Amino acid sequence: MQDSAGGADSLVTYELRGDVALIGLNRPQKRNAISDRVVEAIHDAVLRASSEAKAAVIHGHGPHFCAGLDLSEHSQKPLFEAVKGSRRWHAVFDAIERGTIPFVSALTGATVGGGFELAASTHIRVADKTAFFALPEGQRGIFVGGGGSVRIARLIGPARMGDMMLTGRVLSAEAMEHWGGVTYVTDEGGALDRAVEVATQMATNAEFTNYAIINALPRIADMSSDNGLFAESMVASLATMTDDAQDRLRAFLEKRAAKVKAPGHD
Ligand code: 1HE
Repeated sequence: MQDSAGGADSLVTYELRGDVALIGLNRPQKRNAISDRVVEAIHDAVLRASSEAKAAVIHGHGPHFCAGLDLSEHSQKPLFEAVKGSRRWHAVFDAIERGTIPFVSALTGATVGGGFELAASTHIRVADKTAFFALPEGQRGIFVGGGGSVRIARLIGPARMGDMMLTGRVLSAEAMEHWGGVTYVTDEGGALDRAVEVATQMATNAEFTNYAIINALPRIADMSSDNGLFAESMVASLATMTDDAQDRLRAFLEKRAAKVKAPGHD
């Protein structure tokens, strides 16, 4: 499907590998900058993955994950079109963050502006050592519009995000790990394999638990402690009532399920 989610000549590639969908930003000549058509292609791929996969990975073709908003397209937009464009990013990234399956992003090279916002909408971020992070909106005279003021601020803290936006500083993968923006750092070239490994592991979880993790945790984080603890009890009780939970609990009690092992003892 040209210019949509699909084969190698599309703006976004799509591949189903077992239970894991691989979604690849595929505009390497423009460093995978996100145009309106790329946003729609990401949306198509996210919907497809949510209907047929149990977990998904978003990665970039070429050396860079994503150079952010397509600035040449953006510079032509009247004010109201820019507002609608930003709201569309929000809707599409929401389908990732608060959808039905968990997403991992595999980050390499530039993970910049809207590229970092896309990564922040995924549930787990894996970077290789080539990855670098920046929010150059200050230099460009614009502002984050892909959900970053909410998601990136919650991920690394508003003070650090403000620092990145005010100074334009560029962080390495290791520095971003230190800030909590990524939770895995691999050697050069290792991000995609590691991300697929993580996604494959998540795909073996109970689907309802994955759904509860991605949907309940961020909402509970927005609640007061009292409301959060109450909501937790409700979600926990619902999860236990699923057939999947009953089967898995029985398997453990009958010594048919894997135990938790200390690191290095597998
Ligand atoms: C682009 C874009 C883009 C590259 N929009 N065309 N994002 C930025 O401010 C980042 C801008 N990009 C860069 O700083 C660099 O391109 C990179 C560090 C990502 C890569 O550098 P390099 O040397 O590998 O590539 P290049 O030669 O700079 O770019 C290759 C081509 O991609 C070139 O086009 P060409 O026609 O001259 O070949 C670039 O113009 C093009 N290109 N990045 C459009 N972003 C929802 S709000 C989100 C707000 C933001 O995302 S702000 C941050 C925007």
